[in-house]
Amino acid sequence: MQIMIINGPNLNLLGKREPEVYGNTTFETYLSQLQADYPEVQIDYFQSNIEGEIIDKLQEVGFSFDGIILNAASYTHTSVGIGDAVKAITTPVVEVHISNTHKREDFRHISYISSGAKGVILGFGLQSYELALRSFLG
Ligand code: CA2
Repeated sequence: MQIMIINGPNLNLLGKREPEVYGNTTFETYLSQLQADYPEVQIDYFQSNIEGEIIDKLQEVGFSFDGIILNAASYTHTSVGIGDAVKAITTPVVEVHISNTHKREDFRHISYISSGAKGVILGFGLQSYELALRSFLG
């Protein structure tokens, strides 16, 4: 089982800025624990602040991997291009968010990803990623 986690802009700052919203664990620390907890799964990770790089990664893995866990961060609410890429690939995508975007500003209530996603998990902190992973394990 090959799973790719893709994180969008500013998520490289997790654990380093705004801990009241996003917690105080870095993604690298969380990922190491996730990989240790699920040794039977190959969990790859990619983060970019650049829209086109996220689209390139979706196209690169999106016809061979078993699942993609995508937190497109702010691009969730703006990017027709990432939304189109999610629809164009064959690997199922689970959209995740750390925060409950529906409890936040109105502009965060729109997602260009959800209509092409297999499902959406939001509001559970970093645990959102593990819940998404488990959804692929059946
Ligand atoms: O809750 C989520 O996972 C979001 O995708 C996070 C995005 C936000 O734009 C979405 O509306 C919801 C923002 C990620 C920024 O991450 C930071 C982490 C630490 C410090 C500052 C930003």
